[in-house]
Amino acid sequence: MSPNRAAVSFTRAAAHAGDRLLDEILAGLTAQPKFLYPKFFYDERGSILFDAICELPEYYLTRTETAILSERAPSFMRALGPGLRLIEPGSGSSAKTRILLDAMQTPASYVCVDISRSHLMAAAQALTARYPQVEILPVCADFTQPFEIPEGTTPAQSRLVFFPGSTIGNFDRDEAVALLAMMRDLAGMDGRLLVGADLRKSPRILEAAYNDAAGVTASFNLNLLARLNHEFGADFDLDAFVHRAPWVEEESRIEMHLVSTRRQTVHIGGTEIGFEDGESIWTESCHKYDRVQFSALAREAGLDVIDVWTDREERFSVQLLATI
Ligand code: AVI
Repeated sequence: MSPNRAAVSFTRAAAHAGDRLLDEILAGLTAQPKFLYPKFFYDERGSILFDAICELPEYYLTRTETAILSERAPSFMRALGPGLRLIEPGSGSSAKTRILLDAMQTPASYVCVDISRSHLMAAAQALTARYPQVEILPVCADFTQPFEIPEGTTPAQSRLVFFPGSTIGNFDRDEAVALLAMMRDLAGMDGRLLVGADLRKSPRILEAAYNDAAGVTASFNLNLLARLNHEFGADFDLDAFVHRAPWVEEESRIEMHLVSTRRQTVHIGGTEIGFEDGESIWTESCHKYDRVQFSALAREAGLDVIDVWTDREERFSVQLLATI
């Protein structure tokens, strides 16, 4: 195939991907209640804002999980031995993965999968420089859709799927079960999953984590509308929406919303979207589990919890799972 043909088909593929995203956006904005998938948060600015959230004093999740991993993961990783293929769906900046990579025995490979190409490539480049002995295999993909794992050149004796950060909590129960089942398949019969899951706790602590004093989470939420404006030609007035993130006890989750502060009409992709004063776009759910609930979730996906690592206050858990 000539370089020109390749360039043309790449452009078409990108255009089709853009059409599919616009269809998903319109389906959400014309639904009742209105919603947008949280994967749309992560454009370049969204990924940077998310990294800033992880540093916030109120956002205990990242700090706590990092401390748990630093304490427990090195001996666990060493025990897995050489020839390990580490796979991380939604790898972002791969910050916590370094704790695992530091303890991996060579030969080894790391497959990082992320939707944000610029973020993924920057992370892969930094990791290649830091871990020249590990084969780094970046995959730019939406991990909620089927994707291919590259073979690489390093033979894999065993597989570990790493899904930290409590991202599992961003999916509704059925989706979470399907996702865990997909990761079980990625790990294979003898593989393992290491999944970070935030635990149920006082609503005061939870609401503070998603309504930080510096307003970074609000900017992260509102950036979604900015992205729709510059990438999809929408005309959202960012001053006419506010961030809300209440704890909803019956559903055991924080719900993130963008609430319209007046009656208004917004245009996107040739479609008019009407908003009532106070009407919201539901942008994210952050489910919190207790140990029993999480183990029931895992079982539905054909997985057993074989170990749970937590901090002393039991704020956060790292769950080690294996095929039943
Ligand atoms: C990515 N995910 C685990 C974060 C969470 O806590 O559910 C996303 C987030 N949304 C607002 N703050 C952080």
